[in-house]
Amino acid sequence: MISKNYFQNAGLGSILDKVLAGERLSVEDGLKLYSCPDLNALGALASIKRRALHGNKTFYVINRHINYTNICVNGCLFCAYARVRGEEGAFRLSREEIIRKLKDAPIPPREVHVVGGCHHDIPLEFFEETFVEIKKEFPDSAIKAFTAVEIDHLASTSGISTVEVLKKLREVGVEMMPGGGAEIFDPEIRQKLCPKKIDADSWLRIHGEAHELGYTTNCTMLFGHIETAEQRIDHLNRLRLQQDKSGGFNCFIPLPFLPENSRLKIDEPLTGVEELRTIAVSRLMLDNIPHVKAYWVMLGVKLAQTALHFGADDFDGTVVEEKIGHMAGASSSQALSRTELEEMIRGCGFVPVERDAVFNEV
Ligand code: V47
Ligand code: SF4
Repeated sequence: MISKNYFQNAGLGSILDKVLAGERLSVEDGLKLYSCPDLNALGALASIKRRALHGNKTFYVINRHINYTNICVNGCLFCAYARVRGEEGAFRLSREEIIRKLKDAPIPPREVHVVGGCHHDIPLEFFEETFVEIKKEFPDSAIKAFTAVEIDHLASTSGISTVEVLKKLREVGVEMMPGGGAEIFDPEIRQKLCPKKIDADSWLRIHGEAHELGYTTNCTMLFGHIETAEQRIDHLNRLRLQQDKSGGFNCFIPLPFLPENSRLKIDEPLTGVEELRTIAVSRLMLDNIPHVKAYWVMLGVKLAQTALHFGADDFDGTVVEEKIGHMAGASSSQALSRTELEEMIRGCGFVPVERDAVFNEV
């Protein structure tokens, strides 16, 4: 056990007291954590919280990502994945291709993670029929589908409300929503980076609606571009306030901005130190969200392993094929096997625990 003096010397004595008492950290505490020069003390503090929640366990899932199209009407400045229709490299998967990809997965996936661009003319019925077929072919797989941004887009293209879209998807077996599209909630940054995307209130409202309907959902923050520490803390604070109201967020995924092939040019690329700092601060601020993911695809496996000592407790999964991060320069492989995941988790001193899509141990 690290002594109280250690945290006091790092200027974190009063925050340690709050963490040990299970008290909520304030926005000011969050900013203090961000400016703490002692990265090890910050990691140790986040580890206290992480170990109190999950002990020595680190979770992973046998999953398969399906990116059904990269054709998107939104044109977010940071996104290296999207294409406009007719552009070179634009793709759209047919239902047969989606089912084939799932059949070809090395292990039948427990979680099928479906996300893509906001396509101008894929009707909601296409997805409803596809999900019925997925459930027929893979009854034991949970479907995790569509960011709040896609839900809003499908509502607009179908002329119905987001609640109605969520109800229809639930009827065809969708259980979970991934956490993408949150980016940074600050309106000025959003206006600069993704002016066509739904605003923060809409993103949060749609997750609240999903929680009300019994979905479990995740949440994310895209960081390391033009946002400030204040805007990151504001983002985390808004997530935990929504969680106080609707309670259905299961896992938070901090997404480091990958700049390759992106139209967004930044002066100072994100450092590994800043990535670890953000993961630790997130674990400490999000007192009501059970899990924090070290998403190896975007972090790279080595930093993802280190992140387990900075508050993260989930390693995501086998993934199999991923385009959003890889088109933006992610140097990680496309897939990890169960053995590789378990060895990586054990290799940094944790016990690997296989989970299903909603974090039940299997
Ligand atoms: O919404 C886009 C981000 C997200 C870049 O819920 C970028 O379990 C970095 O949300 N650099 C999609 N990030 C990925 C996502 C996700 C991934 C894994 C698990 C879960 C989950 C969710 O990727 C987008 C956007 O925020 N993104 N471009 C980029 N250049
Ligand atoms: Fe489209 Fe999503 Fe890329 Fe934005 S981040 S351009 S919504 S695919």
